[in-house]
Amino acid sequence: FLPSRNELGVVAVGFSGGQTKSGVDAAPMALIEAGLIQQLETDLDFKVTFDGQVHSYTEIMPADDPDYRNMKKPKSVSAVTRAVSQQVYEHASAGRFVLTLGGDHSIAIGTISGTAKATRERIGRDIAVIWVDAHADLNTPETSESGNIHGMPVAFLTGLAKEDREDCFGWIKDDHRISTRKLVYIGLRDIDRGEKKLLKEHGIKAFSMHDIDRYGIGKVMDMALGWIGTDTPIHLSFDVDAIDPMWAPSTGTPVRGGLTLREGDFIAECVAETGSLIALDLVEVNPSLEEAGAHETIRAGCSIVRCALGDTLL
Ligand code: HAR
Ligand code: MN
Ligand code: MN
Ligand code: MN
Repeated sequence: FLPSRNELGVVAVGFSGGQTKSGVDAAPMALIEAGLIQQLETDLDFKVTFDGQVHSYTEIMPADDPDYRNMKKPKSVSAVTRAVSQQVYEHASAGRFVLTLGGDHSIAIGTISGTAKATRERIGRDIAVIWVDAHADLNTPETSESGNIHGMPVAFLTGLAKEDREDCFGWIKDDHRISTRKLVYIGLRDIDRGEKKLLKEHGIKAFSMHDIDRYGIGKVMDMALGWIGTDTPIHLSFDVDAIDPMWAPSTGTPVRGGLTLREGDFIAECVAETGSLIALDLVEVNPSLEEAGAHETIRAGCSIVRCALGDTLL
């Protein structure tokens, strides 16, 4: 089921509308300028398919976009994620690994729906998702305290949140969705009350920072990958705020007590070792926040991507 060994599709999503701080839209360019795509070509031998642009999707974002069901900018986020879904779907359908550079985490509505649909069509299989994040991003519009859609992507992807209006995520159909049984969280440490309830009710597999402290990251990865099982296509969605702000300070909602730099890379290395990775998102790098630390945050992001795509220490 795997994409052809060294074919990589890259999607650069300069989008910040899933939350309220500007600057996260500049991350794809910062990552590319740091040499990321070039490294993937020269050091890891990928044949890269990239349209060469950071998409801003301004032409499909409606000027008038009032709150709806407590969601901020629902029509813009819906239109952008729908476009991203199509971009990712096209790469995945052509048998490429898909690397998406965000952008805020709302864009995962697009990336994961795109790989889920393409994988069902190509090989008739459901994908698994590993969500590495300080946050669960599992709020429904009704449980969210902020109304920011970057806190809701998993609810829309699993069908815990649904909406009929085509222009407010009604375009998400069954073949775009994932099962809560095929979802694993790693790195959680800032979960809202409503999200805790949903995690429990649906028996969602989650490894918090407490679990990482207790068992160590090696055992946690064994358990996380054991839950998914071998031979299942994996989409890794990596929010840079999973890494402790000591190493990744330039992000919109930093939370102390996070993963070390090595633990972040180790997670990516373990997923690479399975040989089952089909897609990777790197999101929430915001170079305009904590500017003194932007360079470090970008470096951390580049390292995670290289590790997930098969770079090894030896
Ligand atoms: N849970 C909070 C909310 O729903 C904060 C979410 C912060 N999200 C991210 N993505 N940075 O993980 O608004
Ligand atoms: Mn997130
Ligand atoms: Mn987060
Ligand atoms: Mn909170």
